[in-house]
Amino acid sequence: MKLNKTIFKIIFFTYLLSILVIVEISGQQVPGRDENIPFLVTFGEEGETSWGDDKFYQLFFFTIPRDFRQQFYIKVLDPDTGGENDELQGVWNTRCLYSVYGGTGVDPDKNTESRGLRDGDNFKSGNLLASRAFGNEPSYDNTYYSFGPFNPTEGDFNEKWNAYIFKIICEGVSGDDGNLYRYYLSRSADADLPIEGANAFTYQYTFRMWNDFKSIAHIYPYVDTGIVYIKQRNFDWDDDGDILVVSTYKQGIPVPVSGEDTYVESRIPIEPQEIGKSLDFQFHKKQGELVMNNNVVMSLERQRGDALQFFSSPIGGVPVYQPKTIIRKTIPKK
Ligand SMILES: [Ca+2]
Ligand SMILES: [Ca+2]
Ligand SMILES: [Ca+2]
Ligand SMILES: [Ca+2]
Repeated sequence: MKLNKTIFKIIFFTYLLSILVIVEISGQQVPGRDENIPFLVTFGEEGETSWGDDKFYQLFFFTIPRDFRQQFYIKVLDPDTGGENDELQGVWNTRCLYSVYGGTGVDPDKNTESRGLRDGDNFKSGNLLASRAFGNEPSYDNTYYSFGPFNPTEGDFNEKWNAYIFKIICEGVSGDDGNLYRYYLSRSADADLPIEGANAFTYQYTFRMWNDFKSIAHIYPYVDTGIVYIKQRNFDWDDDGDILVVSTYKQGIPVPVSGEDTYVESRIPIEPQEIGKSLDFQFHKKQGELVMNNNVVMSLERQRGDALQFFSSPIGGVPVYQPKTIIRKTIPKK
């Protein structure tokens, strides 16, 4: 009897530990675990927008909680453009410049140009903490490069999130090939050691879909207070199936989708029940003929032209549709 209890305790605590580990790891990689997106994409600026990148740069912000006091690293998987993962056009001739910024000017709440959404915005705001350009470099093919170490206080403090904000920009400064890459936040340069409570977000997401029919990609914008509707804009979806919005309130509302090298936008009304949670934008590929190497751009605005954040780890968890229960009035017996 006593032995049984001990075994039960061991199983129970192992189970608890496994949950803690899963929770801690998610949210430290970009794209995040729940997003099911294989890679971020940035093309060299001599590329064609019809290949699925309309800007030739991509920004990401990292939030480091105030109570985290150790140094950390921003790691890039496959920083080069060549060899594995990347998208070749002719010969490999693309160079991408990665730059990490901290300090005043980074926080996109205080400085909207830092979001880099409008043409001509000075998105290279803040203090340049580190930078490096990569071309076709076999020594960095399908492996990591670590920026850092950084001290949390080198970031730009945001009171609302109670966190220091850092920004990393990847720019395709030359060539026409597609650079595919991922980011990781880590306490170590050599291992993946997550920072508890850290997260990553952006305002415009340029990413690659999996090359199969079954994988569904997700992005999770956070719906803040005061939002009545949001405007979605997708680019170069190649008519590759459906984009659905799911929330606790929405079972799966289809949004208009773009074709080759085109933009499509629409408005999505927000219900009070959806405030303070994340929406789930689901990208379902077309069945039948496989659209290969589909790169797509997604951006969202709230009603006043204010950009909405997409978090790598959805705030409040992955939203699950909750069907409204019909309450039947029981007729009291006389
Ligand atoms: Ca590569
Ligand atoms: Ca090329
Ligand atoms: Ca790459
Ligand atoms: Ca595309």
